Amino acid sequence: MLLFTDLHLHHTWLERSRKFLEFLSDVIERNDVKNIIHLGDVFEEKDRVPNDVKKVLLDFIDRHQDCNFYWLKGNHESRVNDITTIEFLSNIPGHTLIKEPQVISIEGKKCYFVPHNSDYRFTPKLVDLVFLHNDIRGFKFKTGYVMSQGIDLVKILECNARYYFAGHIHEPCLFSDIFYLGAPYERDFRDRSTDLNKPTKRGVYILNNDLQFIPFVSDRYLKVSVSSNSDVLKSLKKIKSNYIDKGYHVYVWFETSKIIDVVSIVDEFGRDGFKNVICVNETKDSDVEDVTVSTNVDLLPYLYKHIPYEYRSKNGFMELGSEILKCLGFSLEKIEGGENSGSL
Ligand SMILES: [Mn+2]
Repeated sequence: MLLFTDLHLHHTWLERSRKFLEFLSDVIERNDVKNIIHLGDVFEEKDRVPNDVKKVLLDFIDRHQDCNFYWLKGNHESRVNDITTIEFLSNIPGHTLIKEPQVISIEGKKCYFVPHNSDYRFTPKLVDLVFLHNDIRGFKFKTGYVMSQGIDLVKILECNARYYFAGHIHEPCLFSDIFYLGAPYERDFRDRSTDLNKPTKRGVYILNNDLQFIPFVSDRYLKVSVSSNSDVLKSLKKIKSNYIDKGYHVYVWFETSKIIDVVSIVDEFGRDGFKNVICVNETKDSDVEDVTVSTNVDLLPYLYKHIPYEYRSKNGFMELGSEILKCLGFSLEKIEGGENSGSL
């Protein structure tokens, strides 16, 4: 069976999503995959999905009519008590929507599915696999941060399963026996990579007796704090050898409190493989920044820095961003639906 999660289809990065689904189709065909499990958040939008975005998913599904698909409800499908955006999938033969906790037998394995925010009412002791889309209280990240909300970690582990897989957290991470698979590609700077020495593991997993990871090499977002010209140069060298030379294309966001002419340094270094490089100067003298943007993706770091905290998550962020762009006189159609959208 094939496992992946957090597709988050949206027109802003639709070209990247399309490329991912082409890669996924290839993986499915080459490995003769029969069962495909998505662990939640198919669409970025929670209310309405434009037809061109829906079509990308339908084209992919069409190509795999011999497969069984299991769609676990994520928080992006949890408006009121019902799935809104992916309800249409239930009319397609071979597709199962999972809105309530339940055990389903797949390839001889008992799989316990726990959708977003469902009551954790029962604990099947004899299941092989557990799939979730939730916050997990007690889950500890590498940074040391511990989640304080969600389903209790100890309760989940009472299932005594062989593997526990989760969607929802976009950064792949493992704690105890619980594995957040992570999003298969990065949407924008919100999903940025943090390690200049090693790209985040992004892709899909095939589970037979063992778990096999199949990487998807795609555009990456990096945020780097720098305080001197040589910092910038050092970072560029690392990014080149660890990302660009390995086939990744990158968007880089330099953040600094110093006046550094990042543009000249990057120009001299060479821009091959760099999709865009921006610099946010956190100088005290002025709140006004001179920025050059050509897409809404470029603007995200600036918006992120200047908008109030409560808008920094969920849909508010994108909605507010769109409003600001409109005020600035950008044509949203041109920015979001243009030929180059998602691949700039
Ligand atoms: Mn989610």
